Amino acid sequence: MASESTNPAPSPRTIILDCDPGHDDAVAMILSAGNPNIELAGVTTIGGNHTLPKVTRNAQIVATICGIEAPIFAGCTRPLVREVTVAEDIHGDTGMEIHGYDLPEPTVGVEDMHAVDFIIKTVMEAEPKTVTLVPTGPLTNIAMAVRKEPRLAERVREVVLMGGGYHTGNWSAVAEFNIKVDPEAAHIVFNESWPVTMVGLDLTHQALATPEVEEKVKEIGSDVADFVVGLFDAFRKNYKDAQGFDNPPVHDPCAVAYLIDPDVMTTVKVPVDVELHGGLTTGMTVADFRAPAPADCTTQVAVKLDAAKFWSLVVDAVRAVS
Ligand SMILES: [Ca+2]
Repeated sequence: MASESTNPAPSPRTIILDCDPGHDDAVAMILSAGNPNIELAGVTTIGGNHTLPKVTRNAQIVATICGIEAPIFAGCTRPLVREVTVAEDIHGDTGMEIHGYDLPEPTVGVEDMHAVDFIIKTVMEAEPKTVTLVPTGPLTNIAMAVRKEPRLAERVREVVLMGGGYHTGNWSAVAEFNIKVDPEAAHIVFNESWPVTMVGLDLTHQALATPEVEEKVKEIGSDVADFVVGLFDAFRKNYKDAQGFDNPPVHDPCAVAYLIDPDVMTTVKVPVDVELHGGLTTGMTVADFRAPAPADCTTQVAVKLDAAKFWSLVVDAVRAVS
């Protein structure tokens, strides 16, 4: 009989991180690369926080600073239907503007394959239900992938996304940026048959980079730690100026943290759909909390974060990639 100490470690979760770095996307990349429970199959980029060329370059810079070896693939340049929207007030004119840390020229390249094709290839070549998609930007690449290869809906283990919110918005009164930028893509993703976990603003506004958190990162005393402190400092100023936060919410790594340890947050199974036609509410993720959820409900929303546990995962990952 195996005792607890001889049980093998759980095999890591294979993920594709589909992101738009982005200060908090950068932290999500670090958490994915620096935790032994995650196998980062690839980083795919999507226009969002800034244009595709800028966020792709930022992904290359993060990989260069942190020694991340996962391949990088550039994805869609614009939403399915709507015009490009970027978030310069939060992410600056490079999409990952920081002060007090000199970003290097990237030495990590971009693969010669479209992100959508990489997602399809990776999922279809892997054992069924072993690859998890983790989108932390607009959902254009993910929607395109499942439209091009509908079998993805059955083959993907689950989709754990940062986006949306059932209570508040940040790009309108009720819509969160990633969903508001490409609501049609979000509509596709939320209405597919794969399981979707929405790690939305209700959860990520509990992931605040307090001065205490920043101090813990600083104490690591490495180049990566200095970079992360620079990210937090820039985010602190921008979130204060743009949205009145005293401590900035670091959204994207929350989705990764859920896959490392589901106990880092509580979730509730509820139907979620995306508003496409609202006069005031386009891009709203409408969550129906009228219990009970139907038996065929494929969506759940993240509700409550164990912030201490979350930040300890992030700090450990910064140390691991340093
Ligand atoms: Ca993002």
